[in-house]
Amino acid sequence: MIEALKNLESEASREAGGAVDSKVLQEIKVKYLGRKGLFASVSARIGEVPPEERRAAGQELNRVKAALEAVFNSRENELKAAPPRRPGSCPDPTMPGTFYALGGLHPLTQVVLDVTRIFSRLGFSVVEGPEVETERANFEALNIPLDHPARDSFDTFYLENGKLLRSQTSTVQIRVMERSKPPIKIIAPGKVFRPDATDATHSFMFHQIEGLCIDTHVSFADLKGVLFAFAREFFGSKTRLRFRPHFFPFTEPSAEIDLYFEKQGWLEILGAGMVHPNVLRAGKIDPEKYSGFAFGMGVERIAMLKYGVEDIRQFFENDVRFLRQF
Ligand code: 2NL
Repeated sequence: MIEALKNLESEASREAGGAVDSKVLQEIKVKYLGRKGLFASVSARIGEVPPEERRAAGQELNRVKAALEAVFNSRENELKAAPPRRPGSCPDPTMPGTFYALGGLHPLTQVVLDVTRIFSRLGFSVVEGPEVETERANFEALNIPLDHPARDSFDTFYLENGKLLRSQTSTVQIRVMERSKPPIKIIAPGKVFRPDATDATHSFMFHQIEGLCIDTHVSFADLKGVLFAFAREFFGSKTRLRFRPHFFPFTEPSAEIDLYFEKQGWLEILGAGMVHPNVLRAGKIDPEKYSGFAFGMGVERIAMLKYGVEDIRQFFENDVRFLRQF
């Protein structure tokens, strides 16, 4: 019985504390202290208590009764002191919640991810490298002679320590060639820098994705297969490609690749070719044993063609009205 009284006491004070207004509190009070309440039913069991313990039990009954009354009185006072609830102050759970704007990936990041995902499925792994580079990795190893116009300071950002800002991500591939053995199948996305005057189609910083595949018996047919697969996945299954002979110092033979667009006709989107033997040698790869193809594309350019963006500067202005469309 002593146990039952203790429980009653703690339960009653817990319930009283949770009562939101006097009316509810009154109902709880009746449940505990009413004529047929829980306290009454426990005290009715006094007859079961052995005579020698009855005195102590009686005292406990009196104490708990007084304690319960005190709990209900003090909660009643608390509720009276609290300001009354006006109907309108009740939170409306059907109201829309607070809206937090979600960020998203920059369109150029999305294009890089789309392109690298396609090449990953074709077996290429993605590599990144430093933006500050040596003349060797940016030019010499790529068979770009000392008197090549690309080496001119008007075409490259030279730093005071003799290094430069890379003008293509081939630098990353050169370093992979130097430190690993074929087969090599990599894709190198990243920022590149050229001191061009800014206009609708030029920016001093833009993004490039280069690819390199070196193994025994790699042919121009493999290059065509990979680029057709990429273009049709990225631009649509009916995409037409045209390979035009071209010159690059780092590939031989070389080609520029055009895509056919209904409105504009043939547009150049890629440069590619078979890796020049001098470049293989610079990467410590034996050109008698191995061959490879390489290609490069501008991320901004393919993003502009895919999404119909007319000014490259929009990618860098960070105007959310533009960015939100992607
Ligand atoms: C273009 C042309 C190209 C490459 C990049 C390359 C890299 C290595 C060896 C040989 Cl390590 N070639 N890259 C080859 C052909 C073309 O880019 O128009 N890019 C926007």
